[in-house]
Amino acid sequence: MTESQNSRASGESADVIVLGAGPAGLVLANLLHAAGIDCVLLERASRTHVQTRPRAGFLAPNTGRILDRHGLAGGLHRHGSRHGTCEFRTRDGRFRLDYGALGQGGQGGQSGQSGQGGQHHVYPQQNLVTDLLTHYLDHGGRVRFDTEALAVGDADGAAPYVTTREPDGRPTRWTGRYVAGCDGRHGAARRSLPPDAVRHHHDHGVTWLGLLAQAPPSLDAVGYAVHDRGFAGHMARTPEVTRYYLQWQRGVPAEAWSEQRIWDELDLRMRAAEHGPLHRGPLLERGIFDLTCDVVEPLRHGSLFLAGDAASLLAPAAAKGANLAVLEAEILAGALTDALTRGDTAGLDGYSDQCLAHIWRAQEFTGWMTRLLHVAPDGEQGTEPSFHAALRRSRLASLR
Ligand code: FAS
Repeated sequence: MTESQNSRASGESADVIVLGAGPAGLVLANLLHAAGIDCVLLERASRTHVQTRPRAGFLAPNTGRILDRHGLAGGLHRHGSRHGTCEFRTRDGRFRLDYGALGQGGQGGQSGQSGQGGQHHVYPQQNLVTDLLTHYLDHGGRVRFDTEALAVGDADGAAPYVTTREPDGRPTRWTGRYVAGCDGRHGAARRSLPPDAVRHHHDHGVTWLGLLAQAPPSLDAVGYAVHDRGFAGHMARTPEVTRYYLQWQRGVPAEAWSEQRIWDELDLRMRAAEHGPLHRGPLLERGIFDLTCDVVEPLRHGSLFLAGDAASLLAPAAAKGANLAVLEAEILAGALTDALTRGDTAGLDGYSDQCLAHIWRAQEFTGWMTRLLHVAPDGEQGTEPSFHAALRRSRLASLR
């Protein structure tokens, strides 16, 4: 009898069922497993898929500190690089903001290897996910790939469970004491919320064409180009790969422009004529991102807890999503461990409020960055483009 037939027959169980092997689910599962908590990670996709899906690449100082604290930052330190500067390019010239220096001694003065103040780590999310997964499996953690969670049941009752579809398509049921929904915005955890759960939603009215280029970074800083034709962004990922963003007309497909036209537009908005040409190369990936965001409240429904994108989605303008996911996972791991090892549920009772405070702060910053960087979205009633443009220049001037 194979392992999966066993699990199906016996209706598997774990004290904590973690849905989703992204940054949130993997940090949570690693911390719970390290604390001796009986947990299992259920992931809809294959191992190869989660380890190769490019997303974030900009990890905040506090994320580095959290990973350091739990011995999960080896790959980050060996293969990541540091960033502490962003360069704004505007019609009034360019200027650099050394935010890394601004962050010196922040976050309660905690320092470890990553405690170099406010500097970011540049480390592709897929590499972080691979590190976290390898660490979890090397230490005997339980994970089921190609296992899709269908629904969370009895979250408000005595015996919460998760129904799943096994790799061979057969249904099974996992029972547990707690369920951690780390399965993103469209996952089973969100779908299983009671109707009275509040979902705050906001559309910034801005769309990005996201690009991954096989080309070395052209700046040794994060590049933000504020241009009347729309925003352009430059973010290093590795010494050979760079991520670019272009503010894009909503509804236009990602394939509508040739590579030549895209590079020419990037050069134009990044003012390459003034500041030097961008390193060009083949485009490895194109994606359309509508800058929308949402927040679920509360983040707890009985024995079901939400973390990461399942809890709130942030527009990528401020690169906060993966960082919040790691922070919420650490908070939830501590609370679940206290409850399961000492019967102390204070952390679980305060989890939602504690994380929502972080989430709304990140949403506020993301909103500010979106307004700072982008030409006013079409159809913003009552706001003259000239008025919006002048607001943007004033914000940039005060930043400068
Ligand atoms: P994830 O979406 O990463 O993981 C959820 C997992 O759940 C997935 O593996 C999925 O397969 C699985 N799953 C879904 N439904 C399931 C089901 N029913 N059953 C089982 N498993 C299921 N954030 C930053 O901080 N910095 C950045 O620079 C940055 N750049 C970004 C660039 C792009 C293009 C995008 C799209 C996002 C970016 N983000 C960035 C945000 C991003 O990184 C997310 O916030 C982050 O992946 C959230 O992590 P998780 O909550 O773990 O969700």
